[in-house]
Parts: sequence; C-alpha cells; structure tokens
Amino acid sequence: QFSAQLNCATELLDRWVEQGQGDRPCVRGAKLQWTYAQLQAEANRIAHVLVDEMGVVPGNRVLLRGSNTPQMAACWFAVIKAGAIAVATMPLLRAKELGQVISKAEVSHALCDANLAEEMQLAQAQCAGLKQMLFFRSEAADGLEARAAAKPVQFTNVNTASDDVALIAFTSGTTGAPKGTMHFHRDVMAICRCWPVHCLKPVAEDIFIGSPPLAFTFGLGGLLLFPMSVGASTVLLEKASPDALLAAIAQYKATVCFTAPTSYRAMAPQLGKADLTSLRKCVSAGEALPAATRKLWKDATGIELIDGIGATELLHIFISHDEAGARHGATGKPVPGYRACVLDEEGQVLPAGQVGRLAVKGPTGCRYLADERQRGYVLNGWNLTGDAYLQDEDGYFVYQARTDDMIISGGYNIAGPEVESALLAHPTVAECGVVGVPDEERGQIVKAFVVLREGFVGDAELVKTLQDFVKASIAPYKYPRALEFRATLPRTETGKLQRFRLKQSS
Ligand code: 3SK
Repeated sequence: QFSAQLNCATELLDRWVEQGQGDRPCVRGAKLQWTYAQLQAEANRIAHVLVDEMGVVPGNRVLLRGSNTPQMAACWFAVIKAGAIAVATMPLLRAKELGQVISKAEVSHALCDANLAEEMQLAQAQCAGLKQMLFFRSEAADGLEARAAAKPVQFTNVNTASDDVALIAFTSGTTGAPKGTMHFHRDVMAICRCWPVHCLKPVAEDIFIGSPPLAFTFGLGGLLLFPMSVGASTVLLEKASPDALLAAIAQYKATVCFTAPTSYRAMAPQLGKADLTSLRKCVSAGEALPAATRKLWKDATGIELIDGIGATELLHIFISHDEAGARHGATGKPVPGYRACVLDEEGQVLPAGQVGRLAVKGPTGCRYLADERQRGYVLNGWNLTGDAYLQDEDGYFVYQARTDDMIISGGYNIAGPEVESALLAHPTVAECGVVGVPDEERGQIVKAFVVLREGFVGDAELVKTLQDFVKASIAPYKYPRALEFRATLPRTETGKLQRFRLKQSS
C-alpha cells in the first residue's frame, strides 16, 4: 500500500540526503563518481532546466537517449522530479525507430547524450511534436551541463499521485511493432519492495554492476532503482561486453552482478583473467537460463545464479528464487506479491506437469499505451505472457519456450530452448539457437545453429557427435536433424536470441 501522493525520486534519492546519508557513494562511471547528495544536486539542477528553460510541465513525455552513465541517471531522476514521464530509449535505436517511439508516446522534449546525437537529430527532423531537445555530456556552451551549472541545487519535486505515470518503457519483443508500457510511481516502488527484498536481499554496502541498458527495465531496476532502494552504490558501464564486465567487476570490487545467461557463459572460461572474489550475488535474466550455464558459473565461481523471468509489461522480475531456492532447470516460484499459473488455449488453469501459456498477476500489471493488443494480452488483471511454461509438483515454474518458438515435429511438441540446453552442455559449444524449419515429411524439423568455442572445427563428424550427445541427454526425438555452424548468432540489444532471424535465414 502506498500513500495517495508519491514521487519515486523522493523515496529513492532525496530520502537518503534527508536522513543525513548524502555522503554515501551512489553512482560511478568511467570518469566520475557521485554521492547521493551529488546525484541529487545534479538531478535538481537538470529539473530546473527542464521546467524553467524547456517549459516541461507534469505529464509531458521526455525522451532520454544515452548509454549507462551517471549523467543518464541524473536525467532520469530530473524528469521524475519534474513530474514528467521518462521515456528511456535503447542507445542503438536508429532514427526510424526513435521516430516510432516519439510519435507513439507523444514525446515533446528530449535529453540526449551528445555522443548519440546523430540519429536523434534525424528523428527530430521528422517529428514535429518533439519541440525541445538538449544534449548532455556535451562541451557546447548551450549543452545541458552548462545550463544546469547556473541553476540552484534545491528543487521541490512535483507532488505526483502514486498512480501518475512515471515512465513509459517500450518493448519490441523479438518481432512486431514496439509497444509502450506505462508504469506508475507506485510501480517503481513496488518492484523495489518485491523481488529484491525476497530474492536478492541486497545490503547498503553492496556495489552493483552489470550490462543491461538503463532503457531496459531489467537494467533500470537492477542497476539504478534496487541499489538506491537500500542506499547501496552502482557502477554504470557504457560498454559491458563480457570481457569489459569481467575487468570492471575486478576494478570496482563489485558485489552484485546483473547480466544475461550468454554473458555468464562467455565470462566463465575467462575467470583466470580477473579477480572476482568481491562478487557475492549474480543475477541472470533477460533470457531463459540454460541448466548448463547455471552449472558452468557455479563450478567456476562457487556462486549460485539467481535466475528470474520478468517483462517490460510488468516492469521487472515476477518469478525467481533466492540462492537457497535454486532448482536446476527451473526459473523459480512467483515472487511474493505476484501470482502465476499456466493456462490452456481456452484460458483454463492446467494441472502440474502440463505445458501452457504463463499468466501473471501482480502489483505492476500491464497497461499498454494506446494499443489494441491490450485486449489480447491482459484479461481480468492477468497478464498473458508469450512464454510456454509448466509448473512442477513442487510449485516451481519450468520454462519451455516462447509460445511462438514451440516446434511441432512429427506430432511431437519440442521446446527449442530444451534442445539448446542439451547442446550447451557439450564442451565444444559456446552458443546455440534452435528453431523449427519446414519439412515435407514431419511438418517441421528441429534445426540447431551452433557457435563453437575457440579452437574447434565444425565438420560432419562434429555434427554427428552433437546429434548423438543430444539424443543421449534428452528424449531422442528432440535431437536436431539439421545442424549448422555459425560464427555468431543474431541477438537483440538486450541480448535476447532472435530465433525468427535464424528461421528466416535457414
Ligand atoms: O526477463 C526479462 O526479459 C525482463 C524484462 C524486463 C524486466 C526485467 C526482466 C528480467
């Protein structure tokens, strides 16, 4: 329960300064480091620029474009303080995609990292509704920092209602037109009080680090909101390839890491290169965690990955576990505050052990922005996800596939990710993706795309070895009848495998 008036910037940022804890380290980037008081001062000055110079009023939608930096964090809080709505966008978006976001969300103002100006300027030229834009991390005399420097460090936050919209997060999924999902100030606080409290259990001394962009709500929560909800600090990395992340964990002595399964998989063999003894918690989400990757990371570091599934629609993770509750091959149980069940095609709850569509209900439920798909995806407060799951006898939810990634071959239902997990347990396999491809005889056959670890050669003999390996570890009818070696696999900016592109290319 939240009070009727609530501004999440007051709760997450100003509170610490008011409690005399403003000197605690809060956020650091490659070149600078701010305490809570310094981040507050930066955000307050920028809020003045937004209101006094750019004419932002409560409810305006302000686009934010930047990589993970302290300045991007200050802009996010400034927008929230001003009672406006933050529309954070992925750094790699092109002008056309930015244009879609600007028109869908009716964006009127933008703050953009000067290093990412080009596509934004192209987008602005096409979008009459975008009236004002300023650049941060800019040397220019009329850049955001130069203007902010002249402003007072005090700002009175707009007294927003707890169910005023604080942010609009866009989800593109792996296909389809992007959907905007709206989240209230109380949703921001709800995610801080659900999953972190029950599964992550962070402490004020923690140093968070990771790879997901702040524009992806996985990153916003994991790398900004959750650390700040307990007075901890966070390291924001502009580039977080597995090698860079590994080096940064050692450099900053990070204790909590958020990244995707592929990144843990890529880091595991490199562990000799960096001192990871500071790490105490590692979170895997954004994609299903293969059991082989959980084992690889545990063997390499001794740390049990905390797995979770979340959705932009629900803002953050809703099924997960703490370290003690980890179960090989399962995502976990509903996070306290959320309910989950598995439905058949008629919307009836399925018994344990049967595969169906995952439905979730919780405090942060989905509100699409002006999108008729709301009717198809949200029923009686239940969010129908696009994930096929089963619930086992002990109540654990076990991921099968995206509903549109189930392969039907010769009358069998085969979950591509299960075949991927089996392949990933083979020592030659670095990454893989499994899809169904058309086949005259069987309707579809299972096809695997495999990236090999360095030093291995993909030839006919290895194809046969891998096929036999899968047959020996899961039901033999699931083995990949076709297998192709690739140098890389197509992924979204958040690291999700784009299986539809594998299908298109086969
Ligand atoms: O699992 C995900 O993809 C996700 C999406 C949004 C927020 C958090 C997570 C883990």
